[in-house]
Amino acid sequence: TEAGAATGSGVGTKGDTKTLNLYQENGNYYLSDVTHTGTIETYDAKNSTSRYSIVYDTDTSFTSTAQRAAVDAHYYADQVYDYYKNVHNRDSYDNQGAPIYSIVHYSRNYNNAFWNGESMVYGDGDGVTFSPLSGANDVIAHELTHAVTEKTAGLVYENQPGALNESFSDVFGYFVDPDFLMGEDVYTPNRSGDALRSMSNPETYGQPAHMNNYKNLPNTSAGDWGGVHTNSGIPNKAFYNTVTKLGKAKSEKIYYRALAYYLTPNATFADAKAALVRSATDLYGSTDASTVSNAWNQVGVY
Ligand code: ASN
Ligand code: ZN
Ligand code: CA
Ligand code: CA
Repeated sequence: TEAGAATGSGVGTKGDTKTLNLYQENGNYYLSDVTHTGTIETYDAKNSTSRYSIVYDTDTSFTSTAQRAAVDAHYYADQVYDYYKNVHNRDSYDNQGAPIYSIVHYSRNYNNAFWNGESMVYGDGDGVTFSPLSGANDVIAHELTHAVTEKTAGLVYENQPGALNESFSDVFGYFVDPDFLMGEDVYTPNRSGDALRSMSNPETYGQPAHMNNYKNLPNTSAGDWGGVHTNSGIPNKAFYNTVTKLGKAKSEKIYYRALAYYLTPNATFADAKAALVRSATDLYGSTDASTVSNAWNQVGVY
C-alpha cells in the first residue's frame, strides 16, 4: 500500500491498550503521527544518552515490553498537543506546528524526565523511586509546557522566574490531568497515594506554600537554581486557591493568557500575580480578578 498515515494500537506501561497514530512505509509502521502540521514522533535511546532511533514495528500492534514506554510517550504527546490545540488554539509548543519528539529508555534506571530544548526525554526509573516516567500524562504536560514557556514568556530558569517556570509546567500538568498531585502515576510504584508534588498541600513534599517559608537556595546546580522545584510550591498553592474558586475552564484561559501575552523572562511572583489579575480582568471582569488577587494574598504575595 501507499505510504502514509495509519492507526494501530499499543500496550502502555500499566498494561493498558491505547490507539496510536502511525506512519506506514514499505510495510513498516513508525511511531510518527503525521496528522498535524508537524510530526509527533517517538524514539528509543536503548539505555544510551546520545543515540536515538525511531520506534517501529512490522505490524500495527505495539505490544512488546520494550515498546511500552514508547507507546505511552507517543499517546500522551498527542494528548498534550490536542489539549493546547483544542483549548488554546496553539499549534504545538511554538504555535507554528513544530514537530514534537519524545525519547524513551534514556540512560539506565534514570529517575527523571526533561525537555532538552528540542525533545522530551524520559528515563525508565529505577523501579523504586519511579517507574518509566512516560507513564504519567501530567509529566508529559509538564515537560512540553517547558517548551511552551520557552517560546512565550521565556521565564529564566532560576530564582523566582524559575519557580514560576516550574509552577506553570505543574499548572498545565493539572489541566491535562485534573488532580492536585504531580507524577503520582509513576512515583514510588510500590507505594500508593503519594506523588512527586502536591499543589493543594505543597508542604507534604517539602515545598513552601507561603512566602514566609520561601527557601533561599544558591543559584547553582546543587541549589536547583535557587530552588526552582522547591519555591514553585508558593505559586502552585496560589493556583490551587484560584482553581478551587473559579474552576478549570476559567483558570486555564487565565493562566494561558498570562503565560503567552503578559509574563516576561525575569518575572517575579508579584509580576505573575499582576499578569494573572490582568488576564482575569480582560477575560472575566473585576470579580474574578479579585478572586485571583486574593489567591495570591493568601500565599503572602501582595
Ligand atoms: N523533571 C525536571 C523538570 O522538568 C527536570 C528538570 O528539568 N530539572 O523540571
Ligand atoms: Zn520542570
Ligand atoms: Ca496528577
Ligand atoms: Ca507511589
